Amino acid sequence: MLKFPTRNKKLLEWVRQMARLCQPEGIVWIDGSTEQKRELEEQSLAEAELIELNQEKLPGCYLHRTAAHDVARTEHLTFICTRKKRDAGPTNNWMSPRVAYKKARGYFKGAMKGRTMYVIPFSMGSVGSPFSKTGVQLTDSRYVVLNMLIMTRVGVAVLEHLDNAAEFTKCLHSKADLDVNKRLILHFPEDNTIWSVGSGYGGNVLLGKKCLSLRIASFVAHKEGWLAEHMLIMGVERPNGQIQYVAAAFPSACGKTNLAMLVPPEGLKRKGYRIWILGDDIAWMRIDSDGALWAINPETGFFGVAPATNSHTNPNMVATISKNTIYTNVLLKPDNTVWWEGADGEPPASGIDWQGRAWKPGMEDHEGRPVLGAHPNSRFTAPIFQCPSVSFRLEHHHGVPISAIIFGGRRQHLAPLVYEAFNWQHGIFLGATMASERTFAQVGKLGEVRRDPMAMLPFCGYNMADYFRHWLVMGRRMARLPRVFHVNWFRTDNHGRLLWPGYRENLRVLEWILDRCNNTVEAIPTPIGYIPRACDIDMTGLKLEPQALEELLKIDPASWQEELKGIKRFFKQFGRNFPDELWQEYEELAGRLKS
Ligand code: GTP
Ligand code: SPV
Ligand code: MN
Repeated sequence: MLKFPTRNKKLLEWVRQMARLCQPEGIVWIDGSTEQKRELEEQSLAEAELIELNQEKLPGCYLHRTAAHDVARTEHLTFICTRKKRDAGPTNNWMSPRVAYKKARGYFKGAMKGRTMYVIPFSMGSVGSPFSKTGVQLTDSRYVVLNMLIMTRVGVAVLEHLDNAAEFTKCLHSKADLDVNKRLILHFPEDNTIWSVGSGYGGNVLLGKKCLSLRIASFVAHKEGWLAEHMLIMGVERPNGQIQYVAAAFPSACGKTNLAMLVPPEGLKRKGYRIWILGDDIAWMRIDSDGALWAINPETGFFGVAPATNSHTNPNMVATISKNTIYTNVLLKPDNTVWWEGADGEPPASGIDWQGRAWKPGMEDHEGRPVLGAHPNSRFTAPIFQCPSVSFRLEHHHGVPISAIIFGGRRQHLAPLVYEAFNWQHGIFLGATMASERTFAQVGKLGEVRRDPMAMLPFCGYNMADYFRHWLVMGRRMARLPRVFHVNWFRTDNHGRLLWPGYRENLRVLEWILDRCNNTVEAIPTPIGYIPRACDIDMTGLKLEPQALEELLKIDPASWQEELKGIKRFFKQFGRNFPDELWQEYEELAGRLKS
């Protein structure tokens, strides 16, 4: 490839400038070719950035270990850098662009000394489509390059597009010395720029993903009149061939990937459902000329949670990750295959854990806690086209029409298995009041319930009060509104045991949701929304504990009164800017709970 293979002067000048700042030993442009990928893999193996896995059992697969303190997104080091603080809103960390650039410049200065700077031209969505966005990421991490090659469309076609297109997101990343005290993940939506330094972990460094496709994209979507959301997209096909599409927002590590890859349970097989996946993490949604909401997945791969992935919970994923996959922070078995807690089969008798130490089942640390083989947030990166249930519509640049939007979270208590919003505005209230127990996907206190509206708390690139208003405005512009639902797979009994088996059994709930969309089933109005009659959830082939379904659908007004307090506190922080419509929904819910 040419040394500077672009006619885009702005791109050229920016690459030169950033190279002057980071002082790499050389610059390599990523062209998307198999040969170049092979070369990068060879170099990564030579420098122990990757470990080659058993190529007979796992062809094209590699293992990577991140630094022990660099295993999840660090939200407290993630900033939205708008000129006005108000534009970032009370839920985001904010830094002024001037201060942020200055501080980060200090960390980037000479950070790539002795390393190569890779230039990755990438497209989120089909190259050149009006619905897509183009980015260029500079990085000193080969692991990042190899992941971006799976997760996004990379290479010459993007460069050719850039020859004639002025606009692209400038993404700069250096792992620098992986020092958490010198780590920053900075977003400059007004400059279409992302700077990330000091990390080598997924969501912090694959800048096309959360940084561009959610934080920057949500900011742009607000201006341009569309939605960038933390949502899976899936199609449910009935035996008559009709496919209906749904999008669902659950917080990190709360079940998007698993739902999107669902395989129908035995008991419902006779009904002949087939499930098609379009995306497991990000949806960009626009109103099309038919007045409906259409969604695309801007990514081309999965960066999925490894623990608990097995042939029962997610057979489609097990098939997907059998080749051409990068595993991060899982256990290495003696035969050079991989394992994690909740993987198929027995734990291996021995192995090398995610930190590279010898491991045996049953080991405990000095506080008596089990030593895990794989990190709880260990992940795999795999091409979406390897998924057996991938939708044929994936390459359609304008996507699929959405019949239902589903919000959900991890709640041991309170939220029933499923309920439906009374209307669009109430649906936005359901999204805006989402809460979930914290998972390992971000650094923080595990299990603590936090408000995570629309699963976008860590990913909204602007003031969330404006974000909620944008959802309301979108509703007014649509002629065909999706119906809105809330689900909770995680409700427990008094002993803390899950009441719902989840995974493939969730199809029973999806079926009710689609029946509601098609107006073929009744529902019971309650203060919080419509819930199913127990008899309308098809339980063929699934035996729950007696009364479990009733328990799953139960609404406890006293707990909801408590919940109101948390909702009020959350809404109040937005001050006068908060949409009246959502306060009105709050008052109405309070009223219904009283009567
Ligand atoms: P991100 O990639 O972090 O955005 O997460 P995700 O929403 O795609 O999460 P994923 O589907 O990977 O789920 C992660 C965790 O949720 C794993 O621990 C799963 O075992 C668990 N999980 C997923 N679906 C279900 C379910 O239906 N029931 C139960 N009980 N657990 C589930
Ligand atoms: C999430 O945390 O929601 C993820 C993983 O999807 S990461 O890309 O690391 O953010
Ligand atoms: Mn996610």
